[in-house]
Amino acid sequence: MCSLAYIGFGANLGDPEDTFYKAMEKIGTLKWVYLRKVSSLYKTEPVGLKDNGPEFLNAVLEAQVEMSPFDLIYDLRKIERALGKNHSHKSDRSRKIDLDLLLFADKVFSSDTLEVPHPRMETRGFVLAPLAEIAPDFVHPGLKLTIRELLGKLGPEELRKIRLFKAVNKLEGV
Ligand code: PH2
Ligand code: MG
Ligand code: MG
Repeated sequence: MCSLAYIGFGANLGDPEDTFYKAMEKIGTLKWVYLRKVSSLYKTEPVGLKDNGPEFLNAVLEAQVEMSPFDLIYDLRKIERALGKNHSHKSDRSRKIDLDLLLFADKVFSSDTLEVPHPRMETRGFVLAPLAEIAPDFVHPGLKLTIRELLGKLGPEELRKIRLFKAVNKLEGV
């Protein structure tokens, strides 16, 4: 079965742009994953960090996948480790790479290891702005609102935290 998945990228340590292209390349070479779209790259103010880290680079990828969400997140976590994320990583710390499974078709579930759609994505400009570029009409299956509608609900203070860094109109390097 083929499912549409959206994968969020975030990084604020090392060389985030280089890491992004490496991650995209690795995701593109996964056997049952077909990269379809990539958003522009955004520079974004850190949200909820406890370590005063630098700004993030954020982007979103669209992929057609022929595997379960659990197999996909397993592979994404392997790529995170290969690109410098260590096991003791916490979500409120700066990081070299973060790959999040934001949406997986119309699936809504929560397990010990994975929650889909990604929790709190609807409150975050750094997720919704890039996602709205490539999937404005995709319906968040839990909230029953499109990504465009969710982005429209964000307040100006959330939108002020994000700025376009590099417009990407096509898949580069895959
Ligand atoms: N990721 C977090 C916490 N805060 N802030 C920005 N701007 N971008 C992120 O990707 C991000 C964050 C947890 O994963
Ligand atoms: Mg994250
Ligand atoms: Mg994560």
